[in-house]
Formats: sequence, C-alpha cells, structure tokens
Amino acid sequence: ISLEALMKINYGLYVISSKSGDEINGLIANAITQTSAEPPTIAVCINKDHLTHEFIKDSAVLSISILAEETPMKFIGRFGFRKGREINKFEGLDYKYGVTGAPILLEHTVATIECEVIDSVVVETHTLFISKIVNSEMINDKTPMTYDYYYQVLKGKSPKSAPTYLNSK
Ligand code: FMN
Repeated sequence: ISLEALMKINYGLYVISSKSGDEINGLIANAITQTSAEPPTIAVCINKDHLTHEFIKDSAVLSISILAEETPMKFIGRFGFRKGREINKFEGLDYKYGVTGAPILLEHTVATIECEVIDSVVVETHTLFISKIVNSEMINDKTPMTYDYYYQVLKGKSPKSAPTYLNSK
C-alpha cells in the first residue's frame, strides 16, 4: 500500500465536539464527509479510545466547527494532541451551545454544523458516526483549512489515533 497515494485524498480540518451530562469535549478531525443531501447527513470517523468518542456515544449529538486556514498551530495542538481526560479544552475559549445541547466552538471557525447520530459502524480502530444535520450556520467568509495546507504549509503532523496517521519520518 502506498501511503503517499492515500495522502492525495483531500480533506478539511474540523473540531468535532460533543457532551456527556454537563461535561463537554472536542477533538481535531479530518475524516468527515457529507453522505446524503435529502435529508442532509454527514459521517464522522472517531477513534474508539478518545473521550470525544465516549461523549458522542453517550449523548448521540455532535457539532462540527469548520476551521479557517489561519487557525494557529497552538490551537490545533490543544484539540488535536491533548486529551479531554487531562485538560478542559474549552476553558477560556469562545463557544456556545447549539440546538442539540452540544458545545459549538466559534474560534477560528468559518461555519458550524450540528448533528444527531442516526447510525454507527465500527471500522477496526474507529467508529463512523452517521449523523443527521439538524442545524448549520455561516460564521464568516474566511478560507477553510485543508489537510494538505496543514501538512505542506504549516508542517503539521497527525497523532497515531487519526485514521490517516502516517508513520512520521
Ligand atoms: N482523531 C479521530 O478520531 N479522527 C480524526 O479524523 C482525526 N484526525 C486528526 C487530524 C489531525 C491533523 C490531528 C492533529 C489529529 C486528528 N485526530 C483524529 C486525533 C485527535 O484529535 C486527538 O487524538 C485528540 O487528542 C483526541 O482528544 P480526546 O481524547 O480529548 O477526545
């Protein structure tokens, strides 16, 4: 298998958030895709070990913040490398609660989507949460971040738990 070939698949970069009772958490994900238009659905691929996975299973709701290209690496590090079991990632940040009750992160965000999970498929290490879109909003007209920009321009990396993890050289 050529991992280089797989890296030619285009993605964006997102914060996926969810809740469990009064607790909230979120993580960076690239592995999301719209799966139907009417009704609008979206599939989100989350590692089974992540706290966010536990929260999505508990509440069956999630939100998506589509990150802007100008998102700082420090911010991506907080949501994409730190664990919600160790820190409160939302502390001091700009967010709101949406119609599902899930938090929606507003910083560095060009648009938001809120979902209710309607189905899930376990794929080896990850769960694909297939979700109905219940609300979405434009925040601004900034350029959305792409995975390619994150890799090529920001020289970013992915942790082992990302579905598109590459053994870093
Ligand atoms: N984790 C996933 O489960 N799915 C993804 O699609 C995914 N993509 C990532 C892409 C990038 C660029 C980065 C930096 C991380 C990605 N991750 C992905 C990993 C999680 O964001 C990371 O493990 C996070 O710390 C998990 O947080 P939690 O344990 O608080 O839920």
